[in-house]
Amino acid sequence: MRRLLCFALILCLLQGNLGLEMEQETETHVVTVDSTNLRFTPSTLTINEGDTLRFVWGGQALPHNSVEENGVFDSGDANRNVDYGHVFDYDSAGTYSFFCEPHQAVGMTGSVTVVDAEAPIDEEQNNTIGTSTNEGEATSNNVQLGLAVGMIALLGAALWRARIYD
Ligand SMILES: [Cu+2]
Repeated sequence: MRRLLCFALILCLLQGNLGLEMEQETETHVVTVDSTNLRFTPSTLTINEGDTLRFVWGGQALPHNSVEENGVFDSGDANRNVDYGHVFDYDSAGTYSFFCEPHQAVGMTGSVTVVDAEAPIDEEQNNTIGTSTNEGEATSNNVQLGLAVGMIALLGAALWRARIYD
């Protein structure tokens, strides 16, 4: 039983260390133009801070662009071929409305909701404002994750051992 506890403890510590190096993955979300030629698809989406919103289309019957109503992003002049991306920073949580300039009047509009997300650890180190509090939170979350995994491993090992002596 002592050996089992020792094993669980090592696993727990190991998991905690791995957790510290784990970085949150960012994603790219693609918005294109649907078959009606006058709608964005998807037209509403929810993404995380750090993610990229990318407007991509090619060989369209009509030229399009995507402009955020407050100028947060702007793909430029309307074009039949567009590949434009905007990265939402870690202080950009909120909802943003965008539209296609030539077709706004016929409803070619969309909105993206950006959800608050924890910045990756190396990003936080570059950020001079509020670094210590963010890092503290991230560390405690990872240690908690490590403890939880350790507890599950301990329980699993105990069950496995109990089965052997049945
Ligand atoms: Cu358009």
